[in-house]
Amino acid sequence: MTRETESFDQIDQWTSTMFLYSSALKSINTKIEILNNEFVQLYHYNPIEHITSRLKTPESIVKKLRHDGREVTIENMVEHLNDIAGIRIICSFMSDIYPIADMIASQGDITVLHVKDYIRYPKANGYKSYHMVVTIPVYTRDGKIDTKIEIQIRTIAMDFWASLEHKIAYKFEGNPPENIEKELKNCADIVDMLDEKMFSLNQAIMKLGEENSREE
Ligand code: 0O2
Repeated sequence: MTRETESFDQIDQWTSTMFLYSSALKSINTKIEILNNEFVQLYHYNPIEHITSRLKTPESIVKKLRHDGREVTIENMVEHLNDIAGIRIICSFMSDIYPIADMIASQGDITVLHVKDYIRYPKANGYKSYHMVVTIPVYTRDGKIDTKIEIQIRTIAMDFWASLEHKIAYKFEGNPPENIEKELKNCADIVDMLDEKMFSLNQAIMKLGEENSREE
């Protein structure tokens, strides 16, 4: 095979691989939307504030493979990277996180490969989020291909902190000065407190609503 045909082959392989990941994202987005609508219909409550999804950029894929000491190949990317397709579910309250994770895990065609529970076990820097790596089937002409997606579930407050921390950490190439690290941890504690307060406020409001409807 000439170098040129080899390059064309690789481009084809890259395009069809990324097509799988983007199809998997479409499929999971629809699934989660349906679950959310069902929840609204049953309980008149919408646990999901919003959903974002993204495909990892080629630069980011290369960077991660190199960082992990692996050769940059499509085979390595498919086998070793879990977050080429990523979806983030932002929910209202802490109490929404595990039910949403359970709803997803109990879908017959989804297989949970692994979970990182940074809600129960936050990172030392204060990062909180629930991560699941799952596979979802994509149906192609060649048959069913189980495709990996990383799902991150967190509250609006956790997401606010994580987005800003990500930007700050990026500025310092992942190593912010100690005082900034400490301030970020303080902010994470405040975010935690806010989540707790919003949760109890919501509980109190729900209780009031129940009492009022019993009196009517
Ligand atoms: P980006 O730019 O968001 O894609 P694994 O994927 O399991 O092989 P990894 O990467 O350690 O190994 O997995 P983990 O811990 O589940 O983290 C995956 C993603 O979670 C990260 O992707 C971030 O999006 C987010 N994350 C993890 N730790 C932190 C943190 O301390 N702060 C913030 N803001 N986000 C975090 P990437 O590829 O690092 O980045």
